[in-house]
Amino acid sequence: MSQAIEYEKIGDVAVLAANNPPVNALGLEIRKGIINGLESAEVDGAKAVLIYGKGRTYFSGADIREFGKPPVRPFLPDVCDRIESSPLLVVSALHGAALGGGLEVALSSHYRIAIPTTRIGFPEVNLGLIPGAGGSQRLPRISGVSAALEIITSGRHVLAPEALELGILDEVQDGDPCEIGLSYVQALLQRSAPRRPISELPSPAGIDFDAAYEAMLKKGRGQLSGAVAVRAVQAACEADSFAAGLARERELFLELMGTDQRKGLIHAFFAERAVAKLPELKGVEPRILHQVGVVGGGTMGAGIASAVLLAGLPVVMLEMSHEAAHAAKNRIASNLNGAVKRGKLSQSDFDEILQDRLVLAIDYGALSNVDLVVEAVFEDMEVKKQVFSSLDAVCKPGAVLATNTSYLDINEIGATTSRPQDVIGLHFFSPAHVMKLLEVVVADETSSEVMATGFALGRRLGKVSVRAGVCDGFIGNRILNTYRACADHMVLDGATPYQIDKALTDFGFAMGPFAVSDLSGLDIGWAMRKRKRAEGLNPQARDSSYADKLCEAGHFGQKTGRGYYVYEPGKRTGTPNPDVMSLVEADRDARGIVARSFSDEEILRRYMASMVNEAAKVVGEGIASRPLDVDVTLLFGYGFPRFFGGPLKWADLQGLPGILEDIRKWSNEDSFSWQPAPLLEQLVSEGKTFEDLNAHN
Ligand code: 3H9
Repeated sequence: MSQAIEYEKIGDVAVLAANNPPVNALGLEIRKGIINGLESAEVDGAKAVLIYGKGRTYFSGADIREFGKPPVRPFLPDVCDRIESSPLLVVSALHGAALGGGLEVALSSHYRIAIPTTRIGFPEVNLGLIPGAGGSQRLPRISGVSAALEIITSGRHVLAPEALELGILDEVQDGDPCEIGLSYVQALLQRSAPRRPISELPSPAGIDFDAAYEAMLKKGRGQLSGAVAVRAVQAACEADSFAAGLARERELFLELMGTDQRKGLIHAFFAERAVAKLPELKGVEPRILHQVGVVGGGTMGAGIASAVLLAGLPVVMLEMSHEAAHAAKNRIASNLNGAVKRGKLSQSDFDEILQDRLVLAIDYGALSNVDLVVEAVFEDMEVKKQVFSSLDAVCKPGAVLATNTSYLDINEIGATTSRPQDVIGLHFFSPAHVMKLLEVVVADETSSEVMATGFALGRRLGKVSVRAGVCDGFIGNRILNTYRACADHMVLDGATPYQIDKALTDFGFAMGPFAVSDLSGLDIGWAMRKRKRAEGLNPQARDSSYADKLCEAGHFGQKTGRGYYVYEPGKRTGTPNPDVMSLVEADRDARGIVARSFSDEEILRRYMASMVNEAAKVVGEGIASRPLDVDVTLLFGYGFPRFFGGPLKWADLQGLPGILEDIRKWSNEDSFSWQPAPLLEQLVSEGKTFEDLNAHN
């Protein structure tokens, strides 16, 4: 008997306990163990079988690590059929998560009981797949088509009480899963409850599946799995038999298994978890955080304070005047109010946070007891240096001194203190209480304990934290500046911002780069260009003026109602600003550029090549530890379409030699600086991929 499934006969009940930590994924040993367990139960004369999971969860799904490898029998659909067709009464007791294949095992059981905190669902669409072991056929038969479609196409987790209402669970009861399972089985046996295979239920009534398919295609912005899931549910309604529906589901599942989208999404799943696994963090204990300080209560500082307060830590907010401090408090209250509206915070917690856990201050002395302080003041080196020397003077020994700078040199900031080992960058993304990404920027002197504390804070705030090294823009903004410059070059050479935005939203980005600039504020790029000009520009760099002209006229994008687009009050999408192209044309005329046409395909190739090339430099220079750190940064901070897995996964799937060939060709023709990244050249010459570097670490 396999150890992954432990077998025990208790009275008339054969108990199959899954023991495959950490999440009881349905790997080969578990699948074999279930089949063997059912056989033993039948031979042993048991009247019923109870299936449950040891440890923190029931089955969390198929073992994703097996995907892409040759499948090994028994396959999960066969295991599910075997469970359902057992002559014994089969009951599953759920706790933790019953997801994907896990829910399919539960649905193949004849009865289901769960503890109230159990989450069930079909997250396969988020991995570029659909349920592949009967889920799309069984769920609509018990919950109806609308609920099944919503659950399968959204991939959302459904809590046990809701699942009970939908008829997916039969009982919800608090307690130990084995104990509640056993007493439920005994009650069922006592009342001679019949076996209840869902496959024997009639096909559910259908809906307008073509309309649902089209709606999902649109919603997926290029991602296919949601739309394909609609076709699988359609088969539950329209196939001649349950077996024919299953066969259709399997066919669609296997088609998706072969796609790049599946590869990209599974890469994203593991990369998201791998970013926090770094050799420097092994065995290093983070410092304990009881209280956090924030310096500066503008949009960013208030957002950071809101995130910290929402995570249950008290905050001291330092501002320059009472008025500014109260304005910061109002911003925080408005952020928290949003959390109340979204059901993430109770009204009483809201009141308590504002009354007791947020302290306003205008004197640095108020920060003397905080364990970590995040500076979020104006992006100017002199201002930051003043803040850090004040922090150095008042903060207690061992306090972590963090800067939220987006670009500035953290080594230089650290050097203004007597304790550079305690100085770190914590680069939040706006709005900081919503955006998931946190760049933990490690300076030359930053201690590993302080780095571990940055990661621990990120985890506590529910962020995905990525380690970055110091350079202009760290990982994300450095790469952004390059592909943004590439887009600006294409505009001067003949493309329009609107064509570029459209090419990129067609690719899968939620917004194109010019719409993004309008959202974040054109003044940010303007300030950066001025700083770079003051530092002395590369003489070969093309310093375009059309964006400056918009700013000089007071058009900063959404916040002023006008930028690349014109926005109606309160609207977040706009129409092209008619003034922009004449500014662009004036810029072209001044430089003697004759506009040429760009195909959408060329726009995409150039934009992506510039992104991949800079990303390869960022990895090659050690600014990002691995290619996957770049992927996660772009996925969580810059709206990169998740189904491509990130820019470097996308590059691997496209083929690195073709990208390098383009870059070499353009480097001879263009004004844009196409210096091939040494790492990209090396990988191509060795016939390797970025993934090979992920595997090495
Ligand atoms: C499927 O079922 C297809 C079927 O319909 C058809 C098949 C024919 N496999 O997230 P955590 C690892 S598709 C392998 O940090 P949490 C994870 O990488 C599947 N490994 O814990 C991590 O490893 P490490 C449908 C898995 O408590 C460790 O477990 N199911 C799997 O925050 C802990 O994970 C899903 O998509 C897996 N299925 O969250 C569910 N799951 O420690 C995916 C996790 O080395 N999983 N690992 O970094 C989840 O959503 C969360 O892991 C879960 C726990 C909610 C379960």
